[in-house]
Amino acid sequence: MTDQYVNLGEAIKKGDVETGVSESLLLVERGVKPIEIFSECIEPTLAVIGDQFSRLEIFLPEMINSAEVVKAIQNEFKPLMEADQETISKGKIVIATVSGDLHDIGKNIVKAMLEVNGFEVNDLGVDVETKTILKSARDADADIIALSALMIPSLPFVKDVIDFIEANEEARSRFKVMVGGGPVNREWADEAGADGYGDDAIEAVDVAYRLIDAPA
Ligand code: B12
Repeated sequence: MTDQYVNLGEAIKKGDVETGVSESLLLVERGVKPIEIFSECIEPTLAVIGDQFSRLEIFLPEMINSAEVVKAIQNEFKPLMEADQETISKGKIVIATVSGDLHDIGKNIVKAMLEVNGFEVNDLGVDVETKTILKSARDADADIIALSALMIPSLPFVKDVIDFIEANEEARSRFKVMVGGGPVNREWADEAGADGYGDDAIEAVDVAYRLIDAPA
């Protein structure tokens, strides 16, 4: 992580919302793109926090405080990213964090990047059941269902959506499924039968273009 991100990283670790927001806005003023701030500072900082949590060096309240800083930054960045948005729809995407999983920081970045790149995104939120995801995809006439999972126990719920689509001819012919999030990797996605996997929000956009066969 470069020096320009030290203060922001510290603010996230300390759970200091005010400094976190002001530091990230300062970076934007200096010309750093919100997506770069996420990939170069916020994501690696959260990875360190997650590791500290799993080693019992910090506990849930600290992890919650750090997440609060990041959520506040996401709120500040929302209008900035919306201003960049393309107006012609490249395709419709329904996105959700699967059942039992409340993590949405990564999903929200993926959503914002897809929107900036011209996709219409219907965000179903977190802890969304398979049947709700399928119903919403049908109602929205979606091209792609995008699933996020951050915990190992969430993986069967991702697989559940894929299996349902596999078993249902009408759904199979209508929807492509792309997956991502911490415990998901390319190998797991292939084995589970997903149509696409993205390691980060930038790759999510490439995968979405590929799945709907749209020119980038
Ligand atoms: C912040 C955080 C929280 C916050 C969540 C706040 C929120 N609104 O999201 C809070 C504090 C609430 C929380 C709670 C819990 N958490 Co938590 N959390 C994290 C932490 C530190 C960071 C996650 C994050 O936001 N990363 C940053 C984002 C940007 O990265 P990302 O989500 O991976 O997303 C990127 C890519 O994966 C990809 N992507 C993501 N989704 C998608 C979707 C598609 C379609 C595509 C293509 C790509 C894609 O693009 C994104 C952008 O680049 C992780 C540690 C870690 N290493 O991930 C633990 C972690 C995920 N949490 C964990 C745990 C255990 C919990 C709790 C069970 C703790 C507890 N005892 O209560 C609860 C679970 C609550 C629940 N039922 O979900 C574990 C999961 C362990 C496991 N592997 O199963 C982790 C890994 C920590 C650890 N090392 O132990 N957590």
